[in-house]
Amino acid sequence: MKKIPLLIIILSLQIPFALAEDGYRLWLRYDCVDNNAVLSTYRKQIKGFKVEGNSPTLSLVRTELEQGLAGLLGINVPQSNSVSASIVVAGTSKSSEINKLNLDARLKNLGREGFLILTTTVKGKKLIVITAPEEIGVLYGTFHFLKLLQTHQPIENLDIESSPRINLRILNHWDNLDRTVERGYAGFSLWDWHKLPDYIDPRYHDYARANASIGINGTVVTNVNANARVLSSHYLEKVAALADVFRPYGIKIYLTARFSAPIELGGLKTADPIDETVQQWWKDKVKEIYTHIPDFGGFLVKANSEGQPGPQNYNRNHADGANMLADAVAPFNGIVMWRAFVYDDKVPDDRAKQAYSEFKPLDGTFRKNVLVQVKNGAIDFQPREPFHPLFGAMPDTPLMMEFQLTQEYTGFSTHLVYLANQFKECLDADTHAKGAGSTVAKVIDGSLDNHQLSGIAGVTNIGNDRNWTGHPFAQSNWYAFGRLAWDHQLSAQQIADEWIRMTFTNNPGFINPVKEIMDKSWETTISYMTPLGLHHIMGWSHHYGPAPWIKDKHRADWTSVYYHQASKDGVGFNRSATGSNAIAQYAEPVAKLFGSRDQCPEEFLLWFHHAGWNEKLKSGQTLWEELCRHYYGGAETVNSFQQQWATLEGKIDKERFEQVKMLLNIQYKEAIWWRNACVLYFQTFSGLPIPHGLEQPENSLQYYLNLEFPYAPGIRPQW
Ligand code: BDP
Repeated sequence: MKKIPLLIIILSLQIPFALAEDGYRLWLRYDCVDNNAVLSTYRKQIKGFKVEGNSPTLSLVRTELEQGLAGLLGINVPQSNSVSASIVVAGTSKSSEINKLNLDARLKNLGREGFLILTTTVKGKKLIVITAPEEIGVLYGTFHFLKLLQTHQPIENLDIESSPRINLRILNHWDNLDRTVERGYAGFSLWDWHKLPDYIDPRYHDYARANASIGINGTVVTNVNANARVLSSHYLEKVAALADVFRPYGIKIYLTARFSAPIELGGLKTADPIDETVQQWWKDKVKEIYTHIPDFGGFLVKANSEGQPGPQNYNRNHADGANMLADAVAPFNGIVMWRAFVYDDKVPDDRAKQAYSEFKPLDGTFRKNVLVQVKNGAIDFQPREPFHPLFGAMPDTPLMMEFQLTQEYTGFSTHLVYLANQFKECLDADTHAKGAGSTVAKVIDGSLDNHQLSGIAGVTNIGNDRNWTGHPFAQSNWYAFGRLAWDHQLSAQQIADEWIRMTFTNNPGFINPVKEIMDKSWETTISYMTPLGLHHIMGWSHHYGPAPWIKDKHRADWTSVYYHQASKDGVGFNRSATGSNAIAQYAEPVAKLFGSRDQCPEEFLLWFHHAGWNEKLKSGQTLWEELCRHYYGGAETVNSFQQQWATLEGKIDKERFEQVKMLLNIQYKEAIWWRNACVLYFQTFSGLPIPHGLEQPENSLQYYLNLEFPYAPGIRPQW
């Protein structure tokens, strides 16, 4: 007798049953809809499904529908051979059933990756159609449709058109070939280079599927601090095996290119981009890559920054370097993402100005297949930064956004920090480059300056931890990045809502308080780490915990005192016209706003101004009092998160409930640590008492100064 898998038996018997919830399934859990009214409506509306075609991508569509519908509806939803009433039909217009519907006019406008979901009636039969110009759109549409069921949305009269606003939606892995992950807090790298190409970890599929479910269409699998070896033939075979897995999910693979690879791998004497032998070396290398990976995406390059080699080693500029690589990949439709995160050993008057100073003059000199990849802010993924002045300043060059999902500066994987609010603040910021409404989002989606090429990158927080991201809530940052990359007009709250429903439950008694925690979490972390525009005062090198006292390192801009400039008279980096004048890199009226001590938004006060301890802020309190209030208030809010979370026991699985509870305990402890260390340290300058009513720190400043963390995770091995 044929054995029937246990899961199917359980599903068909509808025995209430729960696997231990370890977070592996992310937001794609597909558990049976737990609302009887909704469930019975869905069961009436969906009697079967039909996917025509057997290509790799359409096969994924079929599996997703099969598993998704069976799981969500809790019954076996059969595949139909013919079109009968109440079925879901998925396919491109090449599918004969869909072709009959004459949807070409609508499909035409959707672009290569868009999709259409429609309720329609064919010969009196009501159907749900998921269709798209290309197969990948059908897969995206399928995930979207299943999301409607996961979040209990009505599916009676569907008419949904959706297309991504940004073309390249890419994850950046800072993964090393030895499987350590720079700034990674969720275990080791997913890529098991030693066993590749012959051993394909099933997790590669799960990774690609999760990304496809949120529309991510590219991945850079290696660290920006690059190792040339990944470009060797030996490794390219391994990369090709990953590319083969990712392809049906619509995900292209990219590699980081070490600029000195011609020397290290090719044995050349130079990597000068103007040297013909160097150019030829890259052309040959690229040709080789494309024989392994015919749809290879291209290169991401960190050059002349933090010790990485680059064109400036040969007195060439960034465009010379980028263009050489761009010429090599152009015949294959490849692209180059050239990072603007640059600063060299000659410490300038203000590191915040360096990227703009180096790149702005190069606007218009890059090849058509080059994007300049700019971090959201001018320093380095700080908890909060004003938008990078390069956005809006290089109209003739497509600029790509780089966000950091891994929480290098926001509590690693032990702090609950929902970063969508941070992403949104940056995307919605108005550069005024072409008058009011010239938002950062419009710069990067290409609409402000009419660029066809557009891109957004997220430095991932993914590792081989069972739940992928370490903290269960860190999954939301991966999710939110994908959703915003697809549609930057979504709100952070909307994204949190759907993520909570899919990841945990549709129970409003859980959704509402958790949404509130998520919504407050970023601002709260800023308060207990770097309020009022403070920045880069984290632990030396590993960036774990507070260390505003770091000084006397071999370069000034790797110290905390350089950034906060605290003294007896006050605190903050004067970037106004009387200081480094970094504000002049912004267009008017932004420059004026940031440059004015009185008008500067207080969240950026100490970013742009050196303010006196006793100066009055908008609240009527002095700067010192306000700083203390932020540190204390931030820590207290974490305490309120703990209390709120405790009330949610029983509303979700025990496993994740307990994990989050323990992590919130850590977060609270660390928030107190941040608070105490910073307040005590800054007090040595202000000489002022901790405001009345706030408890005294339990330890001395010396206690905090003595703490050491040589094994903090995510550290750069070479540092
Ligand atoms: C910094 C990280 C460092 C990265 C660098 C980068 O501390 O590990 O290499 O960014 O983006 O935030 O290149």
